[in-house]
Amino acid sequence: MATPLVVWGRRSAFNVQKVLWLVGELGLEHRRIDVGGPFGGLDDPEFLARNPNGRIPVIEDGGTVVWESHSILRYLAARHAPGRFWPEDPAARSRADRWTDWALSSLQPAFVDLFRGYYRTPDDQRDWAAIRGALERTARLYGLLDRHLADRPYLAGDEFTIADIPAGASLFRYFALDLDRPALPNVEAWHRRLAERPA
Ligand SMILES: N[C@@H](CCC(=O)N[C@@H](CS)C(=O)NCC(=O)O)C(=O)O
Repeated sequence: MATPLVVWGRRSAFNVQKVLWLVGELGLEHRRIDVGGPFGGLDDPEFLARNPNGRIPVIEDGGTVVWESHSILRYLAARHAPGRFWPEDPAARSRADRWTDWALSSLQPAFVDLFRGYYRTPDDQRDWAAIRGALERTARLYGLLDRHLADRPYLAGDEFTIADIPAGASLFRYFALDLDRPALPNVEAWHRRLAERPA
């Protein structure tokens, strides 16, 4: 009997949420083990043997261990639904890959600075110049997404792909920020489309 998928990582971690979203889209039976944050365990030799980088998420699927959230998205999509969420045609795949990579290299660093600087820092310790800088960078990047989504329903085109997960998973936190932000009508419409998906 095949061993079910195992996911290591606390549910509250942004990078783990990306993986759990795709696991839901794929309808995969899985077991999740709490690691990281208050649960600790990232320095345990057993955990480091699976991920020498000591970060969550990590998955093990039929004997294959994968770490790095976006590598996990690509692996799960390719393994469990070839061509469905990660297109096989190289041009179509590149349209999904560029937004998946952009989220990790551009959006996430700006967003994490904002999120940590504002939400995770007590009021009297906040560095407002740094927060405003991160807000401006983040808003500029969401503005770029808004223009891109003006004439397509999903980031890679007509269909939902793994590209929608990393940037899409950040929206709940971004829209909950009680800070002044420019309006993003196309991103908000995309957020509603994503939120309609059961996963
Ligand atoms: N680039 C990595 C980043 C992994 C990462 O930094 N994960 C965070 C959680 S979002 C972590 O392990 N934090 C330590 C902790 O939760 O204790 C990925 O995308 O998987």
